[in-house]
Amino acid sequence: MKLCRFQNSASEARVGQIIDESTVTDLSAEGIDSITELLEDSDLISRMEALTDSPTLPLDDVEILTPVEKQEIWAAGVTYLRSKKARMEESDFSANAYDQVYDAARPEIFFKSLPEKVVGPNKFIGIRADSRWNVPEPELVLVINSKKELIGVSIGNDMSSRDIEGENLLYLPQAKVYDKSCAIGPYVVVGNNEEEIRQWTIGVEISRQDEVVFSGEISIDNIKRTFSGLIDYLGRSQSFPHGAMLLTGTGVVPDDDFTLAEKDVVSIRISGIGTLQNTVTIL
Ligand code: DO4
Ligand code: MG
Repeated sequence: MKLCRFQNSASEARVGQIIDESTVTDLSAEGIDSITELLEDSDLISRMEALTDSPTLPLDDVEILTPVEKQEIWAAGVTYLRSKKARMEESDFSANAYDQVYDAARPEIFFKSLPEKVVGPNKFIGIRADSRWNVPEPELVLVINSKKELIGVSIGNDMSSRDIEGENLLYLPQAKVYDKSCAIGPYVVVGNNEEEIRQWTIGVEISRQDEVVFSGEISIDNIKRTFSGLIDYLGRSQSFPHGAMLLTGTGVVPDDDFTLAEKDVVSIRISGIGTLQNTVTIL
């Protein structure tokens, strides 16, 4: 089941359910004004199944917004072997830290974005003007309710400045957190357990002037840690009154001679969810 937020032709933000490739229902016409309210409902699936008469709209007539409302956005790192290797290659200074965290009980988890700074599908994603080496990081997003339960999944882009990150581990927040550095969407998919989600693949395609300049894909099952383990560490000694979203790390990293350029189009696809597409701008 795919839930979304969208803007209708009257510029109103609505909550919807994707019915098929071309149709969305308007759940706000049924009094549902917040996706968070749905994610908090322990009877979400039965509640949704009972809504049989919601008005429908053609997807072409609406603009899909990011599903993020007030959720804090966090990210895990070095959860795939590919990411560990990339981090160690980019950084003489911090290579040992990445090596150790990959095998440690406690995962790397960092704060990624305030909810209001997250961009949705088809919006600009940013690269920093003071960085010379930038990549998208295609990541599965765990959508967590206020009880710290996994309630759904989405697609995320943890945009990263590899030269800043590689220079010194203490620069990580600058490599990761700036305007337009996090995209999430287009939908929250609910109703799948971890075992099912781990069968899906995640891939990215980067196009420059209509030519594909990088593509790669990996099975989500290559994430070294369990989803429940990541959520457990994220939720230790902190509460999330509006829930949280946790990006789970990247397993697709372009070769070291690749960097994003202005106007590149980044399309991240997760087989059970759909595609999150954004265009790069320099900030
Ligand atoms: O410590 C660096 C961040 C790693 C990361 O974001 C990832 O593996 O996805
Ligand atoms: Mg990442």
